[in-house]
Amino acid sequence: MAQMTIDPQGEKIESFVLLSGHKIPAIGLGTWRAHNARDSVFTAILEAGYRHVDTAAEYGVQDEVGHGIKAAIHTGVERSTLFITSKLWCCDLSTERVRPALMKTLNELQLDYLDLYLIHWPFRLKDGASRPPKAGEVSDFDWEGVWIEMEKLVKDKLVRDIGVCNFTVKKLNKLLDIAEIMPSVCQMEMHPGWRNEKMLEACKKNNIHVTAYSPLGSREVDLIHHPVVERVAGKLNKTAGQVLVRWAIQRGTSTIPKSDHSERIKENIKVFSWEIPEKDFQAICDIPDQMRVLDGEELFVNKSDGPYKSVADIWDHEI
Ligand code: NDP
Ligand code: 1BO
Repeated sequence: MAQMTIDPQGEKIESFVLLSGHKIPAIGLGTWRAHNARDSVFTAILEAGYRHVDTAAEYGVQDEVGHGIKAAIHTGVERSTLFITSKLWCCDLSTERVRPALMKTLNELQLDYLDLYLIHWPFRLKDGASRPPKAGEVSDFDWEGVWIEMEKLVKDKLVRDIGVCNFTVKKLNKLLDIAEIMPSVCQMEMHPGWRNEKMLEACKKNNIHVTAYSPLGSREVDLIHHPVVERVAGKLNKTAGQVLVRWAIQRGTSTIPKSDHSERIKENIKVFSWEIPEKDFQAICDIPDQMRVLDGEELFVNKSDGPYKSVADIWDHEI
């Protein structure tokens, strides 16, 4: 469960403790498809009180994120109070490319360590792969070799924690069989329209923390106007965005809503001094229509040549 602390400005802030003993703030700023990441990151840290930022090499915004972090640090925010996550892209899923990819990310972010480094997707792509991939552009990778390289980054204090994204129970078990350093975090799509319960349970069983991505349904699904979410928001006198973020935290997950707008960035973190009552929480848990927004089809499925010929193949036929 989340732990409450008070920040130096006297604001309440919730965080979760990872297997490593490090703390991950319950809310981070997402940066995928961010239009002005520098300003968003600066506003989030300075004006809204975020201490956690989620980015990735693949998002193409790490330079801007780095400038936003640097500007915040310049005003007196301590680096040690921030939790910065980035991700290893699929083209770098080979033993010799893990460390150079991390060093490029650190350079872009102007940091000397990351708090969390995640394998972005468990599939290797050739440099310049098309979307959808052509024959031979997507493949499996050397799991043990890549994970050992991730572990070395922890041992060399270049990253504090390592983890994965977009895993299935089958893939998680495969990783746990070879890991010397456990994945601290599993990041996955999770919102009332895709609760991802099997993976949540598998992670809980192994004490692996879950970060919920696309908590508002991303750009593609309108959870903000879902009647159940709207009803609960109206009853609690909160916004639909706040209810969705609070719901994620009450499920025991950290979450990383993205916004380009300072008012929404501020709105999305005002969720620490109230709770969704059990009955309403359950009503949101009971929303029936379940569907992934980001199913990986465009990135990894090659219907004729495979090796992943369908979305079900990507997710190991787990529902
Ligand atoms: P979100 O669920 O965070 O939704 C973002 C969308 O919601 C944007 O269109 C944003 O618009 C809008 N929005 C934000 N706040 C509000 C609000 N209060 N009211 C109404 N609308 C709002 O989607 P993402 O897919 O971006 O997921 C969040 C983050 O998770 C990503 O940015 C990324 O960091 C991470 N992620 C990780 C993945 C992985 O593979 N590991 C995959 C996908 C996401 P606007 O910007 O105009 O405010
Ligand atoms: C293409 C990257 C998906 C969002 O993390």
